[in-house]
Amino acid sequence: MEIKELQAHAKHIRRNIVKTVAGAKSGHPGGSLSAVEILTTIYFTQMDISNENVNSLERDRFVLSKGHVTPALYAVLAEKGLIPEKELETFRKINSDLQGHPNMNDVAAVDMSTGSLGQGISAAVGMALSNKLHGLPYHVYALLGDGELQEGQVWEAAMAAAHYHLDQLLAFVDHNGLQIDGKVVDVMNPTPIDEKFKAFGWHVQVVDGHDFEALIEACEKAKAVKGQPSVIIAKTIKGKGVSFMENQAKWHGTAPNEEQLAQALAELGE
Ligand SMILES: Cc1ncc(C[n+]2csc(CCOP(=O)(O)OP(=O)(O)O)c2C)c(N)n1
Repeated sequence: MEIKELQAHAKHIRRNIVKTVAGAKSGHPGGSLSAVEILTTIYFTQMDISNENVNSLERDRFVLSKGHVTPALYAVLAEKGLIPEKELETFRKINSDLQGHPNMNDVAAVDMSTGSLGQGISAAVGMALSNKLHGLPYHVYALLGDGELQEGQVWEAAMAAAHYHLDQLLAFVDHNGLQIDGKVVDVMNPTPIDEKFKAFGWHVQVVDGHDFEALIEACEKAKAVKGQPSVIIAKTIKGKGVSFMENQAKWHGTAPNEEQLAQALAELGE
């Protein structure tokens, strides 16, 4: 797919993110907007998933380990045609399948129920190990937050992934530098993230997480690595694309009001 097409998808996905969160009057726009290019790269250039194979065990998997950024995940699934776009309007409403954290029992294209930070990457390790044991060629993608790296469980999973040589596992860290209430390095400093993953036996790349070409190239390199799990540390901007949300921790979990939504959509080209 052309980079221009990916960028157009990304813009549309960003508009759906702010609309979805505004419609629910709750949700997580900041870490959703930072992850748009990462998720678009995974779903539009890497992952083999479609309505034809969505219920099959024989396909690639994705685990949203930073499970609070469902506005981004659902917008990408809608963009890919895996859920109806109209359903985004039901986000976080009673009886909706699209709850604030993803539920694999409600949405066929959701591969793991997540939300408790640290647990998703462990599930992804299990999926990759299962593929290896069964001789299946499918990849498992996972997205973590940099604040999520403060969870001890992440490092148990990292150790296990290297121990079992899970080269079908490709993790991304959305390195936007902020978490729920401030700078990640002030709350509990996880840096140097690259050196830590290297020490745990992973193949590590650091890229601009808003640059499609860099992300795609890094995915291709990661998939060529044998005997090691891979991580792509994607440097991003929390709230990317909406000027007043960029680099502001308060937009971690705040919904825009009508006026703010209108400004955000204008900036995003609607
Ligand atoms: C185990 C656990 N503790 C606390 C939370 C509450 N929580 C939700 S998001 C968040 C901050 C996560 O920061 P980061 O991983 O950097 O996410 P991003 O900035 O990419 O949104 C926290 C503490 C949680 N979901 N799970």
